[in-house]
Amino acid sequence: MALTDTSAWRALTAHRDTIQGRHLRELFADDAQRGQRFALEAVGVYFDYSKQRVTDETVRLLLALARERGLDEARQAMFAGDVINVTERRAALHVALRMPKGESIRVDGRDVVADVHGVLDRMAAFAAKVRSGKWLGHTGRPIRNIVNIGIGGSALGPVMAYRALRHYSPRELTFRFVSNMDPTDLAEAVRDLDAEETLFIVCSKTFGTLETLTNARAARAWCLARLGSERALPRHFVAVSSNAERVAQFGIDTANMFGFWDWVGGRYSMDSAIGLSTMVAIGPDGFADLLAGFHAMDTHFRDTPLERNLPALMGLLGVWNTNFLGAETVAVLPYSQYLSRFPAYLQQLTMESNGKSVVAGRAVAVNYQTGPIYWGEPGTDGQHSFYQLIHQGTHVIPCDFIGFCQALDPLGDQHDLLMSNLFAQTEALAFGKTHEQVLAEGVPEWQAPYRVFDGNRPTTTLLLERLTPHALGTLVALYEHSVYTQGVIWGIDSFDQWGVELGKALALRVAPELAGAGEPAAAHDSSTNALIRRYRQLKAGQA
Ligand code: G6Q
Repeated sequence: MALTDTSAWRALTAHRDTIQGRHLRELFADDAQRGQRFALEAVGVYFDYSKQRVTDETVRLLLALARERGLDEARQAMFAGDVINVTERRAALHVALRMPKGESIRVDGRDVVADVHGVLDRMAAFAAKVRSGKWLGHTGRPIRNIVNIGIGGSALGPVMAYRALRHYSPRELTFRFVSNMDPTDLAEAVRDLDAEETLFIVCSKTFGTLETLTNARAARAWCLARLGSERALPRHFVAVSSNAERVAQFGIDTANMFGFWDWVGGRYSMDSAIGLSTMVAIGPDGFADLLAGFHAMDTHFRDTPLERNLPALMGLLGVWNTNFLGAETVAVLPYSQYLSRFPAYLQQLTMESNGKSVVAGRAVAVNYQTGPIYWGEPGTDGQHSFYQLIHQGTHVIPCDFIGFCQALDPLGDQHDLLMSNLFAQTEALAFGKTHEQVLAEGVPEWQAPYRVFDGNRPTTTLLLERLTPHALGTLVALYEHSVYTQGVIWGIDSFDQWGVELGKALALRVAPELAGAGEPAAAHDSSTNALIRRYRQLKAGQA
């Protein structure tokens, strides 16, 4: 049945009209316990959704929608290794990557959890060697610089996790991340590094991605020029991939390769061998703690009834905001400088997963909105730029505020000041400031309209004790499962990415034309032809 024909969807559509006219001020005034009743705690995450524009009835209807759309069965199917990635005909089993030793999930008769731990053990041995200075470069000097080369799912997780957990990494090791085809990325990453002490981790699930292979070739040339011998390379290059053949073809010894499997999607892979740089940074124990955080949230998602299930509720609130309150974006606002790349990481996770418009398995177009646009920056910086629009603009922008109760780098009362900003922002967004309040502050009548805040702007606050590897794992898994929840409601495949594949193919077609002269060889549209001509002309003038 089409989503919009379900009885729960219809009931929510009717219910929306009763909510439209209600203000959060009123909802809080009517229920002194609202702040506690619309909050949950699980796996160390305090999840306050009382400042969302919902009532008990909204939540009841959203839960009914989840049941009608088969979320209970869908979450079991994910953990059973069923083919939930229907357009690529495979399982999406990232939950197996963080299962403890001894548990088991079978794919085609094979225990994949045992395979996962086989790779984790090899990663741990390697990471320990690098960290202790026992992994030596070709000239006998210990490795001190780690450069991760990869893009998309093979980059965003590693760079986000490194920044997030930098507090726990030994400062004598330098980490760099190269992803962009722009040669500047590699040039700047290696500019001040000594090749004798540098190790490249080439991450590519397919080992066929143009950007990654191009950067890896350039890195190899950089190494060769400085170390003078092909024999040096095995000490300075390792690979992470699911394609051993291509790794060998590229010239990396497969003894120095860490594998993963086709049931791990790129954007769900930061806890696979793609996390090798993370493991070197925080150590095997730290990485185990990260995986334990993921696993704790997995278990919560799998076993907890929907009404107390954090990822399910988070996903459903997103559906409510997107499909019933007309929100088109979600702002992610971590009050932690360590989480500076978390919004970028979530952009891929959410938008590559749920940026779809065809119903999975039925091949018909959806007639409702699907994944919203995710964006964000750490607070308090964002407060001095784009928050203006969130407070007083014309768009509804639901926000996720993320904060920690303990500082990793305590400095006077700065952490309290940081968190007071978080709490104050959610309060201001919910309750706003009326015309009367503005006048009572002594603002002149003529200026008051500009200084009124309507409020009634929905936010969720995620409060955690401290930013640890475990906490990061729970946060990422929370978003992963909330994305899946939404995919199930919308009936789309959250695990394919045909839109990304298109870009990979198109660039290859244009590339030879940029090198040539005269008219572009292939007949593009008049705009593209003119751009290519102009590019060649100006490029010719380069010294
Ligand atoms: C992620 C996507 C995409 C992918 C990159 C890199 O889910 O599939 O971002 O991770 O295109 O692919 P490789 O790891 O194969 O180089």
